[in-house]
Amino acid sequence: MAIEIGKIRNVGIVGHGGVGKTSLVEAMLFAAGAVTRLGRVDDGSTTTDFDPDEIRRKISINTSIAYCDWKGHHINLVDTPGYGDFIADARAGLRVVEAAIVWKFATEYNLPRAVVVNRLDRERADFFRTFESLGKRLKGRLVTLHLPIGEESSFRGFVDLVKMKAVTLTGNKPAEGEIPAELADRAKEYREKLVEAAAETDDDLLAKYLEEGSLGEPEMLKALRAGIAAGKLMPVMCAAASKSIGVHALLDLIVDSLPSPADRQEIEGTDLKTKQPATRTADAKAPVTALVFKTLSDPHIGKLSLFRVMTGTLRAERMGHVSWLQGKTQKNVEALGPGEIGVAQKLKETQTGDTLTEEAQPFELPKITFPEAAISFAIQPKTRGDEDKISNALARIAEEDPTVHYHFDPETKQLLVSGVGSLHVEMVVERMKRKYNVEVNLLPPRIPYKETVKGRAEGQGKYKKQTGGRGQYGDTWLRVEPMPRGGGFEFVDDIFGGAVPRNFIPSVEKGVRDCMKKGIIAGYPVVDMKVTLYDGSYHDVDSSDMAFQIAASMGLQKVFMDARPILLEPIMNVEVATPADHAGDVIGDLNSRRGRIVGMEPAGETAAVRAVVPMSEMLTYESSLRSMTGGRGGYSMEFSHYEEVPSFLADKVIKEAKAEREKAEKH
Ligand SMILES: Nc1nc2c(ncn2[C@@H]2O[C@H](COP(=O)(O)OP(=O)(O)OP(=O)(O)O)[C@@H](O)[C@H]2O)c(=O)[nH]1
Ligand SMILES: [Mg+2]
Repeated sequence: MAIEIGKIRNVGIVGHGGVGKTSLVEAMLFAAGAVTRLGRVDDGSTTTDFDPDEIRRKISINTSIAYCDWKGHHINLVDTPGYGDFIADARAGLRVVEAAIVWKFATEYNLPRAVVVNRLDRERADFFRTFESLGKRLKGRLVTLHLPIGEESSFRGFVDLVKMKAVTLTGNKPAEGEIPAELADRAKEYREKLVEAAAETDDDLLAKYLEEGSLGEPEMLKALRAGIAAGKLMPVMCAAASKSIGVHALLDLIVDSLPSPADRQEIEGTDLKTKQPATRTADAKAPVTALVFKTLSDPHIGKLSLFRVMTGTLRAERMGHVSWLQGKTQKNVEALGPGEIGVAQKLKETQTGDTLTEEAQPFELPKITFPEAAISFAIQPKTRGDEDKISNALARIAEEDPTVHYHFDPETKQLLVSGVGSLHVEMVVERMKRKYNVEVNLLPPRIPYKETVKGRAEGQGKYKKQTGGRGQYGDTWLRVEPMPRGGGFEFVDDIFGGAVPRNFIPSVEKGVRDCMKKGIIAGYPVVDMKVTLYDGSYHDVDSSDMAFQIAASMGLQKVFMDARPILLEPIMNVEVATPADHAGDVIGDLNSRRGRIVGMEPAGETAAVRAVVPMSEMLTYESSLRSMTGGRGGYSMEFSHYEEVPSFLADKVIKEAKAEREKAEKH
């Protein structure tokens, strides 16, 4: 039997990298008896960080699902990764929940939220300072339900401001007691704030509060539930996940005060028959619609599609089987009803973001939007002949992760893999090795430089060969001139009186084009240049198509060098989101990368810095930004235009290109 919709809670756990989300999920599972021992991130034993890469790096990379039963409710916990490189997964995970538990907060997720201030047992943890700074940003919507008892290593529990009791752990179970005397005044003060905030959610409650001066516990809970669902209230709680403090209270809050899938009756999407926007109700008897929010592929298990049922009931008999997910462990169930999260195997054609629907009544849920790939690296097989294995592995990985892209660049003859950040691309390489048994080297991406000229020059290119029988003869006079950026290439035939016969003029143009494609100073394509053929000579017998091609190419190489050749480099539009107190560092760093700041918008605690920066300077940006901002900054970038490479750097690029060419010739 599927679970009754009102008894389901789907909760996303969101927050910056390393704040303790996975630990919090584990502690809740343990408190609810869903796991028999409390796993730890530090020894790789948690339920939701089960991927070998996660265990080794001690961070979450994938969104994963776990569930527990609490007071007759089925709670799905969606543990999302905090690091910016894996934001795609976090976003996808938030598509299938009704509420989010956040440490600090992410305003972009427009979901009812509760905030947990975790790791209160750590040195310099300061609940009140965190609360104040959150409060400034949220303008009165934030209310604390708890006050911490003890601090740093002596943090041991909290005052529950709804019940006005102290809660501390005895063994692994919370026990209620009297509020410690030294906290009594503060507790009264914060209780007052909580009651006022609760009363303000509802006119009747406000009237009652004004009349009686207080509110009872059931009324407070009801007001909380309504206030949270409407986004008017955001409750704050205390926790130390690794000591199981605060997790029972959080489970209670999830059940008592967070919305269930039943609170979102109308599911929006597109009716595929009429191609019109339409809605369906989250009813067990409605036709099935389910959103696939994640795909996992494993050489041993095969393909897994994680989905959330939005409407209707998905029965095991239709799908082979369907299961709940406890981290990596599947538990087969008979059916999944609206609001439930589950997994199905071997849906060959299904991809992340797809809707599972019924053929007779097709309906499509809105797609999941993913961030653009921002960085590309070239990869090279460690063993020759592995090319096929590599493209097969990449195809499978890209299927799992829609933010991974790859393509062969004919200009640089390299296989390029793009991702959200460098950590992300490194993970792709590790996954190729571990799952698909193919090893590659990650090369720094070859920057797509281009060559052009700044000046005008002209001269002769002559090819003459007399070897026995028929000889070779071609003679061209060429002029080169710069064109504006983005102008491309123009070939002008300025021959009068047949100095070069008509039928050989296309040969000259071909010689010029081939030479430009190969590059002249450093092997990069030549652009933004006009080439004029203005004179030449020919031989009745020895002139040929080939001879004129070679002559033109020789001529161009010479004339190009006289026309002040330069290198052009791609310039990127970069946008960085950083905590405001790190904006100065971010700007200084961008300047040191030859960047030009073009704008800065402070938005409360985060600032958006916009800059144009050469692509070659951005290759290591991800990790620098991460360390500069303690993992809290993010950035995006896209190609803008080409600009001249400063000469001291151009010399270096030219030297490297030469060395590479010599190496290639030796092979
Ligand atoms: N002292 C203390 N350490 C904690 C607590 N919660 C988590 N940690 C530690 O903080 C580190 C990060 O914890 P995780 O649970 O992996 O954090 P996360 O938010 O899931 O990290 P990502 O998924 O990578 O973003 C680990 O070393 C945990 O042991 C806590 O309440 N107290
Ligand atoms: Mg985690």
